[in-house]
Amino acid sequence: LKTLNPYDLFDVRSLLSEEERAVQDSVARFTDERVLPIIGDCFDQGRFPTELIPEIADMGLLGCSLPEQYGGAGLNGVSYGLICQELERGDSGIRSFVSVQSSLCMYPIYAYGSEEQRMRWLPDMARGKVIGCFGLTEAHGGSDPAAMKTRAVKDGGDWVINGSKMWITNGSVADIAIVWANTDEGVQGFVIEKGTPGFTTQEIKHKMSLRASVTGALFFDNVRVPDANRLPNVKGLKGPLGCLTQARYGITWGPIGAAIACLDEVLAYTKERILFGRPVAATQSAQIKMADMARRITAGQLLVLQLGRLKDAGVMQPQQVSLAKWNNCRLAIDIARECRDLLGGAGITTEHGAIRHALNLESVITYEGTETVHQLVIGRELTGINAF
Ligand code: TGC
Ligand code: FAD
Repeated sequence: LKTLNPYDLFDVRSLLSEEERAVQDSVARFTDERVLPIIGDCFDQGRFPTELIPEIADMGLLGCSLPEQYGGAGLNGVSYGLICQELERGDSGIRSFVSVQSSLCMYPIYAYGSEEQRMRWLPDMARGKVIGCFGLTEAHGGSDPAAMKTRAVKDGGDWVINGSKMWITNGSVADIAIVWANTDEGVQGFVIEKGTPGFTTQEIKHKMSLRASVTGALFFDNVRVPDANRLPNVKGLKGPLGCLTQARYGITWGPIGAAIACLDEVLAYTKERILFGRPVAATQSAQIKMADMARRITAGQLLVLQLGRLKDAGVMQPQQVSLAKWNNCRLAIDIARECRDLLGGAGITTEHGAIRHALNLESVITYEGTETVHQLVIGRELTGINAF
């Protein structure tokens, strides 16, 4: 019998192109050499490793799918997915940073912005010189963005924005915020620059999850921006929801990386850990648990590869993204928790990654649509009845 790769039992990698494999390898190396040695401490300290931004940018990971004229690398969806998977094998916070910059900030400027706006912001964002955040969620209920209270009112050639946003990744450190606000013509997106009078931010402290990522609140008190800062080519909730489809797609891949990191850790640990005269890995119950992890990871890998192929063929539907986001966040958080258990007491510190991944995944299963939201999207697809 041929020995299989425990993290790729169905040889999904053989289905990747040479370019896709090269992308995966280079990001894997970055995670191994640059992220893993520091990330436990970053999590402990509640610090996002900003020192990695130049390398992330140099590798072309910011806006990697955009055309080269805007600083992108023109990579396909599968490559973007593999980038997310390898980054999240390090930490969900690093993947979050890239998701937000690429899918939630660069994508809307590219997809809904004017040519002038694209040239003004995208190349600097790809270089990591301008960091973005995406403000959709408000404190009174993120699952229901249609209930948005933030409002933009036209005043001559300007817009005046009032309201607030909550739980915003990079919120208190970003140079620009893509802010979604209600207007007389429906929801519209505005680019609000740091330092604009009336625009303030506050970092959210005391997080037990995504500690190696900055999360903040945004406040708008009569913030005045010129019409040149409004994204002209979309109106209505489909604007922000379209960005979410892009970011959620990346998140369908990312948690597989976290799950692989946890399985890798317990495979090594249970072989070394001798209890009752034999390695824990030699017990039937530990083997069943780890086999079941590999089963779920394998299914998740095949799911996202097909999703990526649909995306690259231009036919991916948001409901398919919902199913994959639900499936892969669920498998990853369950695996991270089970791995924490197999590590025993050693599993409760950040010396091992499982508890860090499990805690991070509490955010990942919540943001970009909670598990319930995605279940209800599939329920609506099956029944034709909207239960929201
Ligand atoms: P509905 O009001 O019927 O639709 C409005 C319009 O939007 C279109 N649409 C979509 N377009 C693209 N992608 C999607 N996923 C879309 N879903 C809907 C729809 O066709 C319609 O277009 P039009 O032309 O008819 O106007 O909206 P709905 O009933 O489908 O939505 C309900 C629901 C609950 C699914 C939606 O509100 C929702 O997804 N809620 C969850 C909100 C959410 O995910 N927020 C995330 C905030 S960002 C974030 O968490 C970043 S974390 C970043 C990190 O650190 O990685
Ligand atoms: P709520 O919407 O209040 O949900 C509370 C509970 O109700 C959940 O369990 C939910 O599943 C459940 N629920 C909702 N609807 C139904 C229903 N119809 N039936 C039954 N149960 C239901 N947002 C941004 O805009 N930009 C960001 O960059 C960003 N980054 C984030 C980073 C972190 C670390 C976190 C934790 C969140 C971030 N978010 C961001 C916000 C995130 O998208 C929201 O937390 C999420 O959409 C859920 O909204 P909520 O927290 O208000 O929960």
